[in-house]
Amino acid sequence: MKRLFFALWPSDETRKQLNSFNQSIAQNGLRKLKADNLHITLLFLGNTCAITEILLRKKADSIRVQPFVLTLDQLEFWRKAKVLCLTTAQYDPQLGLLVDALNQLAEQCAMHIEERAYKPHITLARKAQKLIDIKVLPIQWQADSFCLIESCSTAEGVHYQVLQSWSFAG
Ligand code: 2AM
Repeated sequence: MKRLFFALWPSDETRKQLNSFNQSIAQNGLRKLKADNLHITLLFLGNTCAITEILLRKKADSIRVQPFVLTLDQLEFWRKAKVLCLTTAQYDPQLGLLVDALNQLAEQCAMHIEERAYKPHITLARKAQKLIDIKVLPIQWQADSFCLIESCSTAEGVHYQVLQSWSFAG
């Protein structure tokens, strides 16, 4: 079994911008994500067997959406999860189409998926206590592909491994 999820994976430049913003925030006890782990989850799949993974990958080949830009311009504190995340006020309909297509694909593979309303976000830090009052300079994320990611637990903590990437250009 692999612990899998579909995600948008940032370019090196976008990752640098996200990390530099993340390093500018401070709060007691905050556990910031490593720069290499920053991403936007599209669909969390959880424990997945090898056969289902092959099926998911094959079906993902037929997803067609146009490239889009995400403007990350809000810092939010999610009280229940105790996380600080970067979010966006509005997002391109292409992102909604992509998430819908991935949900359908998981359904076709008989996977049980949590039915939470989708809200694109980048978790920046865990163990947060409150919102930080800081001006957010919008970060533009050019999305040209989506990825299947494996969440790997290591002695140094969680590490996200890109297993496959699908370009929107087809
Ligand atoms: P997040 O996107 O809010 O940070 C890998 O665990 C990724 O999948 C993380 O980005 C995580 O949360 C997201 N995720 C969504 N639902 C999850 C769940 N039920 N369990 C674990 N991670 C989940």
